[in-house]
Amino acid sequence: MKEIFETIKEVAFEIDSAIKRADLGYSDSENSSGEEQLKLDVQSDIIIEKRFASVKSVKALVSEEKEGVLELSSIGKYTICYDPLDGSSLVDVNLSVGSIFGIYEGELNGENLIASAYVVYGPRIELVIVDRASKPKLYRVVGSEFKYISDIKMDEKGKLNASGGTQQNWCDYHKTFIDDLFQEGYRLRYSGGMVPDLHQIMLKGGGLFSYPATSDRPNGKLRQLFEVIPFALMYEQAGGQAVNHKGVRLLKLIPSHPHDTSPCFFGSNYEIEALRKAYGMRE
Ligand code: P6P
Repeated sequence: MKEIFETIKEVAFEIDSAIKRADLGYSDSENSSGEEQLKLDVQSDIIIEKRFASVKSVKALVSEEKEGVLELSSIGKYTICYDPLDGSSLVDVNLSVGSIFGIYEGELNGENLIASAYVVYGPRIELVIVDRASKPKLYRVVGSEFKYISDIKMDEKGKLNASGGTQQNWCDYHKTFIDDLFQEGYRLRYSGGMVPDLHQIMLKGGGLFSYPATSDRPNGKLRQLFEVIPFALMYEQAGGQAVNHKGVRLLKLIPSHPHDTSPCFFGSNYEIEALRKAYGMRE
């Protein structure tokens, strides 16, 4: 596992420098979710594929930018599901973006996620790593190296509310739930990049990030294997919760296709309990 995390550090430096010299144009292709691919998306994906190709413990790769599973080594143990540059369209307005990695052993489902990591490309490059036995660990590039900064722990109740999805397509009880949090004094913190948005809530003590089922996206927008499940481990290990619109832990999801999505709610305990009440979920 150590070799995988060291490889992610190398990837972080390489993608960061690609971002800084980026050609912000679109490639003439689409990803598996039918989204236009920025040249930077494709470039980031190639960087990650090349780096992991030489890591013996990696059996296969699943990328947001590719259709199926890319087999790397028959003797490998882990499958890495990743989003090479989530929120990449935010680069051309100079906002933070990120890479997300889920490390699975066996079938690709929530229970088989054994560790996850994400990189934030912002004013500083930061990396967060978690496994099932630890709190998320925050590292920051100081000089030319990643330095350990702290473990991450969320408070029981936060102050931030990152409410995703097109509001006109929210159902009534979701709109009431979100409005009630703002009435309680929560502050809106939503950039449209899930990595910095979820990172901010974890580091600032807690709150709620939601990307619900909407009339235009009844299964939500965020992908299970390389976005939702990896962050679910982060939030649970930081002392928070991560559930779908039925109150099911996101770490229990079993996608039927590598690009399946799920409505998702990540937050401190208070906010997730408020969600359960608002959505009439069983206790
Ligand atoms: P919306 C970026 O495209 C992304 O996949 C996530 O990073 C982000 O949370 C979400 O989409 C934003 O979607 O519909 O709110 O613009």
